[in-house]
Amino acid sequence: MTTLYYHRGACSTSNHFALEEAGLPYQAIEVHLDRLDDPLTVKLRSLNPMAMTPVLLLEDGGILTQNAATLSYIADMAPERELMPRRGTIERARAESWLAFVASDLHPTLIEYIYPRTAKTKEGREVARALYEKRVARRLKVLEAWLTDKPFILGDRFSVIDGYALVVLNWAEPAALSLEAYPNIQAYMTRIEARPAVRRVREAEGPIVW
Ligand SMILES: N[C@@H](CCC(=O)N[C@@H](CS)C(=O)NCC(=O)O)C(=O)O
Repeated sequence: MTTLYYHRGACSTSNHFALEEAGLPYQAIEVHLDRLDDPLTVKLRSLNPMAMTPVLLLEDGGILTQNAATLSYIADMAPERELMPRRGTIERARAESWLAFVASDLHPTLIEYIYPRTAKTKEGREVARALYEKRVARRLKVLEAWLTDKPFILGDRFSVIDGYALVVLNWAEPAALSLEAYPNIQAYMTRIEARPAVRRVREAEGPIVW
């Protein structure tokens, strides 16, 4: 059975969504990356020296990390669920382009947007916020426009990319970032949040404390 190590509210929850959507047997283990005396954290650090989640421990004992790889792998393990287009097709390449957008553009920008809030001086916080406000708006506008005429990033079908995007967009809350100017994104988040598999994962993981 595949084991997912996740941190609640973090990007690794998108893998939890994906496993649940895929209907694969799995176990999901919550880790607290900042509790250095917790044996589970020690174990995670031995599995992934970068000390980051997600970490997938595969049935053969192998380790897989990096959302772009783990989400694609989970989708490919359950092809009948069509959580990603078939490999070797242009549809797959386009899906991977969106997956890269979430992993390389949206994810890092939003997470960096949270950090300036911890800057020590008021001036430091303002400078950082102004910088990140521009960067994050550029990326959110791309997604907002894309979602104008489609319920999910790949069109009519949910894919593993949507679960990842949801988790990243959830960070608007700790970033104190209003999504009011992005009605398509807000409706998109509500749509994904309502999916039965996502509800089950939310129930299993419990409330997020930012
Ligand atoms: N490029 C990595 C990024 C993973 C990542 O940023 N994980 C965060 C949680 S969302 C983490 O583990 N952060 C802990 C840290 O940075 O020390 C991936 O796609 O898997």
